[in-house]
Amino acid sequence: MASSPFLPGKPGTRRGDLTNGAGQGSLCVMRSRRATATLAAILVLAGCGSPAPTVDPSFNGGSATVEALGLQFSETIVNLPAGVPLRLILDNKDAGVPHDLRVFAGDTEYVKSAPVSGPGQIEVRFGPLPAGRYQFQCDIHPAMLGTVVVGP
Ligand SMILES: [Cu+2]
Repeated sequence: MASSPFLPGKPGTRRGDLTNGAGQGSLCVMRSRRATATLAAILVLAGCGSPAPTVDPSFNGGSATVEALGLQFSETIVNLPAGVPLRLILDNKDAGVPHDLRVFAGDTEYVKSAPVSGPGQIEVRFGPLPAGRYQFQCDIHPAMLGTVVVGP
């Protein structure tokens, strides 16, 4: 699965459309919280070959957390600011159950996370987006669905 060597980068300031792992499984989710955007970017390129960041504490855009518990999202509406880099943190509290997180509007997909088994967290980054309503969903359990309200 992961064939590329992992090369740690300096703590990153890169912002953009980053996800943790592209299509990889829960191997992407490690315990280290020393996540950086640079590491996340490398993981996207390298295919998750090493301890994966889950949540980057230095992120300073608009951020919100959605908790998954009992095959439901605890938040079905999250509010984020328009015009800045955005992040959603999926906090999976369903032990042994994988969830993922996709942000979309209509046919437009903005970001999709790798699956993360609970207990565990993963973040997705997207935007900046104009004000409006977007959806978030767990593709593994499509009934897990919510709305991202991006406001001014
Ligand atoms: Cu799910």
